[in-house]
Amino acid sequence: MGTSMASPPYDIKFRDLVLFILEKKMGTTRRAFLMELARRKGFRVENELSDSVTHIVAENNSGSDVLEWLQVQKVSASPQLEVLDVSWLTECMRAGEPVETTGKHQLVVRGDDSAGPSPDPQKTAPLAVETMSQYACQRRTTLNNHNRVFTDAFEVLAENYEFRENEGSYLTFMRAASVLKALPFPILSMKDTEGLPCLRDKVKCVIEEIIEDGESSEVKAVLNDERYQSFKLFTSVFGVGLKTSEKWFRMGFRTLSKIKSDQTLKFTRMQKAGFLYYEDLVSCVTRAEAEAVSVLVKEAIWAFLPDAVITMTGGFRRGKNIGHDVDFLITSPEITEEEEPQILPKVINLWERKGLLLYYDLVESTFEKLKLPSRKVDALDHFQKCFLILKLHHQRVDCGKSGQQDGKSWKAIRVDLVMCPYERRAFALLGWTGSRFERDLRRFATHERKMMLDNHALYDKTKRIFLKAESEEEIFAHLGLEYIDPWERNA
Ligand code: DCT
Ligand code: MG
Repeated sequence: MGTSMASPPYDIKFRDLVLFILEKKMGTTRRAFLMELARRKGFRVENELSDSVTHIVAENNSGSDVLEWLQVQKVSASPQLEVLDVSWLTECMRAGEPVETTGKHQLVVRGDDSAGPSPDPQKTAPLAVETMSQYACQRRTTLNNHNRVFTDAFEVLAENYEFRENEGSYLTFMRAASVLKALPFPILSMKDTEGLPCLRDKVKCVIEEIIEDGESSEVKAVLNDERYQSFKLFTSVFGVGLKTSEKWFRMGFRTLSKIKSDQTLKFTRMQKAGFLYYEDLVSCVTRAEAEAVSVLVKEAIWAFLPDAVITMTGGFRRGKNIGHDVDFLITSPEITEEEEPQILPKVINLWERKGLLLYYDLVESTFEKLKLPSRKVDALDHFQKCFLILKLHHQRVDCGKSGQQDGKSWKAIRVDLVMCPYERRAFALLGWTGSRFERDLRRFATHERKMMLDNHALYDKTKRIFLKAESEEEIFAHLGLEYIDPWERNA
């Protein structure tokens, strides 16, 4: 997904201008980024140079460079043609409309064949940087990550801080990873990081070391750290969190087999299931498996609620091809308040009878219509939901026997089902589509709009009213944000 997809057609707002962006010395990635950005802002941008082009935009080219290039093209450029430095486009993007072209932008002075001044490097700082918001909800983050070497390193460090319950440093590295994932080009030198938001000094040190040595000594040390390795292993068991890991680590455990065979330890129902289906659950869910689960879920829900609207959410809705579970949001326009809580128990019962239910935990709704949205970014929602482990038979999966090695004809899959009232579906969908993105949306609502957003509602504190929404688009509009598609929310 992402860059391999054709761009959606954007409305052209400024019909008098036809732009062409020169790739020479700019590079394909950055050119594609600038073209997409300008189109999104309502500019007409051509893929190819043609007679109709009115403005050529170049970067790191002198006027004579561009004129030379133009001579080679078999296109008769009009004498009205503007040859401009990228700083002009930067200003237009900031203004949201075409700004006047003045001498400082013009690489070639109109009606004059002599080359203009070379672009001032001060004015040609990368545009991506100038327009990158500190909020993930104002960035488009596809799965096409150009900076994986850095973001992988940050994620290891963040996880280690999480294991040590250092929330501040955890957030520092998670935010930094999120910013670099949205960057449309790879960082090659420290200069590329100038002006980027959320890059603290300790983050920059890691970037610098990776640029220079190809790896970070800090990351290497963490990966070899006994506590990190143990926590990573223990938390990979369904039902094991930081508290349990801490306990086991202090007791001296380092392997799962020692833990499983220990007679003194007590396990929760969740942890027992976690150990029982460990191999299946650690091997991620593929998209084919998720689609097969989707069929299973729809069959069961529709048997009791034929008008149910069932949406696969979570990472798969964001275009990911693997996940640790499969998440579904269920709602219905007709269901009554009395019927609503009965559907999930009926479905669980059906799967139980069919022998497909390996584990379940049903959490009843504590949803109240007039409750204000939560201030906590990480607060759980109040809808009825169930956390399941389902038995997925290999023959139900499209691409054959995925993961079948041991003669077992099925795979255990983690599935979450959430039931929400119909009028809350947009908020629930936004929340359950998730990633960092959604947490930053809540942060943005609080700090920039004096509003409160969570998985249930949006509340305007100034006007003291709940803002209704039928779709995710309407929520973005209430917040005064450009709409960001699910596959651009991989922050
Ligand atoms: N979520 C939420 N409230 C909860 C639990 C989850 O709003 N009580 C949101 C956050 C992300 C989304 O739902 C799905 O959660 P996960 O499955 O944990 O994340 P994911 O993005 O689907 O990642 P993965 O691919 O690992 O499943
Ligand atoms: Mg998920």
